[in-house]
Amino acid sequence: MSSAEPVANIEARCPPPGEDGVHFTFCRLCEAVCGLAVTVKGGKAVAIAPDKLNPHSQGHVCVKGMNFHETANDPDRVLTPLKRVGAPGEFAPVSWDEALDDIAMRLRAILDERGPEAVAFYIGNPSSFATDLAISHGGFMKALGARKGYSPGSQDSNARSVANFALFGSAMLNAFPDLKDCDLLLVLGANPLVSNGSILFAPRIRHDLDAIAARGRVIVVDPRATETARRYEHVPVRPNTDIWLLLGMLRTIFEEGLVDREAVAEHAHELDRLEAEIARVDVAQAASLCGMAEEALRDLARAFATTPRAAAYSRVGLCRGPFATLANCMVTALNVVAGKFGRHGGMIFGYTLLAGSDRNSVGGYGGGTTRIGNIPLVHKYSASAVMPDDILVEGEGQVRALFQTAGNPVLSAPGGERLELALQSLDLFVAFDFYVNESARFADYVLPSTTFLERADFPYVCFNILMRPFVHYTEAVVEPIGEARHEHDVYREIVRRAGLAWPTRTPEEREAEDRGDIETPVEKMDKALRTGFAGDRFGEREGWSIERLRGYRHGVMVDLPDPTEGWWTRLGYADHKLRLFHEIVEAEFARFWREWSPPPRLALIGRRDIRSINSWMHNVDKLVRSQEAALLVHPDDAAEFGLADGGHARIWNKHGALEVEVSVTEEVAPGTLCYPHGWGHRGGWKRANATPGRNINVLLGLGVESVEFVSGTTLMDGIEVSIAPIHDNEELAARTAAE
Ligand SMILES: Nc1nc2c(c(=O)[nH]1)N[C@H]1C(S)=C(S)[C@@H](COP(=O)(O)OP(=O)(O)OC[C@H]3O[C@@H](n4cnc5c(=O)[nH]c(N)nc54)[C@H](O)[C@@H]3O)O[C@H]1N2
Ligand SMILES: Nc1nc2c(c(=O)[nH]1)N[C@H]1C(S)=C(S)[C@@H](COP(=O)(O)OP(=O)(O)OC[C@H]3O[C@@H](n4cnc5c(=O)[nH]c(N)nc54)[C@H](O)[C@@H]3O)O[C@H]1N2
Ligand code: SF4
Ligand SMILES: [Mo]
Repeated sequence: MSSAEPVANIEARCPPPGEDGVHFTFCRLCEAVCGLAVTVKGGKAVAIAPDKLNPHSQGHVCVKGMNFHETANDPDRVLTPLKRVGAPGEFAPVSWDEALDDIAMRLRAILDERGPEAVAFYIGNPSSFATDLAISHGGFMKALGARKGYSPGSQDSNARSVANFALFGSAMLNAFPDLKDCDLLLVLGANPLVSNGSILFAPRIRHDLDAIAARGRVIVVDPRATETARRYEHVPVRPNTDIWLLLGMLRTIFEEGLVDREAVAEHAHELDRLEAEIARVDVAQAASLCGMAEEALRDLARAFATTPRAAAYSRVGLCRGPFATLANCMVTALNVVAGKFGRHGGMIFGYTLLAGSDRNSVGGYGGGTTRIGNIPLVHKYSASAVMPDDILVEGEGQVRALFQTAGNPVLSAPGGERLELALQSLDLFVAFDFYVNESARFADYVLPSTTFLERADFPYVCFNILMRPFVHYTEAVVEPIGEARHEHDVYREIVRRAGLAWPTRTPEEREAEDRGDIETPVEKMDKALRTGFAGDRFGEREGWSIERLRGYRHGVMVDLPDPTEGWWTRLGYADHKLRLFHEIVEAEFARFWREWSPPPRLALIGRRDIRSINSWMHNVDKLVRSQEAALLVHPDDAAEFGLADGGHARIWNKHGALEVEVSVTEEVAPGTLCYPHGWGHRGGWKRANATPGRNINVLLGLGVESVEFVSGTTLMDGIEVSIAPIHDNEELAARTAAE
């Protein structure tokens, strides 16, 4: 069919936004992008069910997606612009005009007086799932001339990005495991049965992993017996020791002649230098440092190397330790050396549906450093650990205005009280959110954004990493609720009222802008989709356009080139060869031999829950009422420190202290403590405020001392803490006194 013909099955289009009936769309909370069937009545989303006809998720959903209408319809949601009128959290509703005029005027004054260096932004995780927001945010910053940005990257993926930069020549280029053909999957520091996969778009991931386990093996390396580890094989390690596991595996592979020399010679440089470095590793010692028997480690290496379709995949748990970048480099090195890279069932690069983006942007690392601490930028973002001082410390480039979109650094980044102090000291702080979250409560204005049910979109963030290529275009399910507006429109309004120009690339675009003929970012993407691998080339061939996708309300599977063919042409390096011993690897090895030290007596790690998404959705009673934000402690540690199951404890380190509930369990090994992030609410969400969890990030440090310098990664897994019991009567007395 060519797209010039009328769209098939036209009545299958979704009803217009807000019309009664069932609307098929997709969830934009996590990377699974599951199909949803949303029932709309009287202009409101009243129920959400799985979309069984979505060809990608095939009826998979989780409890968060099924309850998202509770968030969209939440009475605590911000539905008009709010202006701060008193202490943090004290707001009064104002009109959009009043808010936008005042913001534009104050912004203009800061720009005139201090220049664009004084303007910074923080852009949070949900922005990746809102195409119009993700794309227009760049335009907004460009219009302001603002270059300084913060994001959760340094709490999440910076180490992976820097490893990508070193080995692939492009920080943006991520490889992922080809689950559908894999026979042995080594998972390090990821919990896909709860997270639903990260840098890995596979909504039915449990089915994929079960199928691999049925054919072969799924081996999970994790300090906690996670939901994923319990279902498959678990290799428990002490936090931040998996670097030794990786080095021990590599040494075994070199020693026992298991290197795929042909593949390496064809696709990589510097094998000899890597081999020489790995020769320093003693396998017995490596095994003992990560808590394994030597033979078990060697067997793991042999099994990995000799299974033709195997992949080593890692995620957040490998991205937050003192040698996170080296660990990520070694995961890729392991895949390459054992001949698993670019092969079916191994680690692969995906193709994207958008024209132009098959050639990866080279670089994405460095090209500047933070004002405080000179930490290299990653994807042009600064490390969160210097954000408070970037605001508080006077001097050239001091941040005076902050635009925060879809983020909550007070609960998700390091900083605690100093960050709160910094946010309060700003001359202008504007938050785009649909809640007054713990960070937005310090803002001068909170501007109400739309939720994903109120947006047209497609799953743009996953496009270059889809294992099973899929595309879905969705209309908005309901109209914007209250006075909520798309960030995209608000950014443009601020730019216009501040007397600045929205950036354009061509004279035609400029003319269209001047005429007020404005395409939304999603509409703009139609061109890239139509000229991309699966596009219709404007009617020249059978393929996809947004218009045609409108007729396929459950989304469609699409054909893209075989990802294993010519994968090397996607590398950032001009000679299309990987670097196994890039200068970053060399320098990080030198630092590793010099500075590595075993984990502390009590090492704290985090966890996620299927009912939570980072610091939000905690206002939905159904999701939080049975969730326990308790500190997991092994029975031996509980006995040693006098802690009781269900009792309370104080945990502290040099950065902060907090009181938490204790759960005694063998899920963690002796010496490992585990607590989830994103709690400790005191924003404008009443149900969330009533939950007992605490903000674990007060235990994280600030400044250069508290990051992995090369990537700016906040040191947040395996951090040192002390613990002591609080006897419940003491705690009660303290609470009563406080009240
Ligand atoms: N339900 C739910 N899903 C989510 C989210 C959520 O909040 N809730 N958040 C989304 C986001 S933003 C992201 S980035 C992804 C993250 O996706 P994942 O990385 O799959 O999820 P995590 O639960 O963070 O898994 C990290 C694992 O690393 C382990 N770990 C900690 N320290 C170490 C270590 O030193 N070595 C090893 N080997 N493991 C270690 C932890 O015990 C944990 O099991 O999840 C996404 N999906
Ligand atoms: N200790 C510890 N800290 C962590 C982590 C950890 O594992 N342990 N995980 C880290 C990770 S991986 C991440 S990604 C970060 C997340 O950290 P952040 O991105 O800073 O924060 P979120 O908790 O995702 O908060 C998102 C906010 O965006 C709002 N929001 C949701 N959708 C939209 C939208 O469409 N538009 C607008 N304008 N607002 C919206 C929500 O209401 C919420 O207030 O946390 C990090 N922090
Ligand atoms: S797994 Fe849950 S949160 Fe993630 S996309 Fe699917 S329904 Fe949404
Ligand atoms: Mo994340």
